[in-house]
Amino acid sequence: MPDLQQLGEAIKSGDRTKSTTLTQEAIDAQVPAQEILDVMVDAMDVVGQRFQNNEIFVPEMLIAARAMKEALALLEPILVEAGITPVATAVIGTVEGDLHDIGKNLVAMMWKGANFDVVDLGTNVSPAKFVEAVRTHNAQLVGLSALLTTTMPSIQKTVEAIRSEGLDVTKVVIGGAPVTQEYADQIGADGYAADAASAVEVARSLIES
Ligand code: B1M
Repeated sequence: MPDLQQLGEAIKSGDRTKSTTLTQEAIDAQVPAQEILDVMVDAMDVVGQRFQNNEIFVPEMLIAARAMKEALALLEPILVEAGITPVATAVIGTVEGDLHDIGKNLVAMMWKGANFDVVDLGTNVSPAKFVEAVRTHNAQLVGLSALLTTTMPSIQKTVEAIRSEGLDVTKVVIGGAPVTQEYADQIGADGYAADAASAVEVARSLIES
């Protein structure tokens, strides 16, 4: 039986060799992907708390994130169930000024799994880039992620840019640790999701509405 506690420890200490080996062992032992993912997310929460308490600093946070990203990449094929015809096209990105991408990547994976055609613009994406991508890909859905309270205004700017271009049929879903339903209502986003799983439900209901 693979040791998931060790996996959490490997992520916390930024040991990517161990984090990927243990993840692969868990996958091979048919541990449910959600169970593996929960361990990873909990580990990153601990990393965040340590950072907040000044027990670790940005370099340690960065290597922990790298250990998680590489392990997460192994889970992607399992989280993504390939569909035949995409339900809709979605553009996703982390908003301008923000470099956090693990949560955004998870939402992208879950949307792919829900059979959306996903165009991932990466991090630090300007409102103009979002608008351009929506036009180019004729996207019905846009996902905006922000992890910093200081980058939340970039979400609002992006929503305003999309609306001012008259792209009203495109539904906007927002999320990220500091983001709330109240904030989504305040800035006129169509939907808010607290986590990657509910981002699928929210996206589906918006597309079907
Ligand atoms: Co940063 N960081 N970070 N960081 N970092 C946080 C966010 C922080 C809370 C840490 C802390 O102080 N406790 C804090 C923000 C404080 C605040 O603004 N309130 C913080 C800070 C301050 C910073 C810097 C400013 C540090 C500095 O330089 N002094 C700096 C900013 C850089 C920048 O962006 N301009 C910085 C840098 C970094 C690293 C680069 C080192 C690294 C990111 C690496 C990477 O992403 N590639 C990093 C990390 C790893 C974190 C923590 C530890 C972990 C984030 C994470 O990946 N969580 C984080 C503390 C924490 O969150 N516990 C922290 C796991 C991930 C699965 O969760 O991203 O929340 P999350 O995604 C969830 C939901 O939020 C939601 O679903 C996901 C999964 O269910 N969700 C969506 C996310 N996007 C969504 C979109 C949706 C729907 C749901 O629809 C489209």
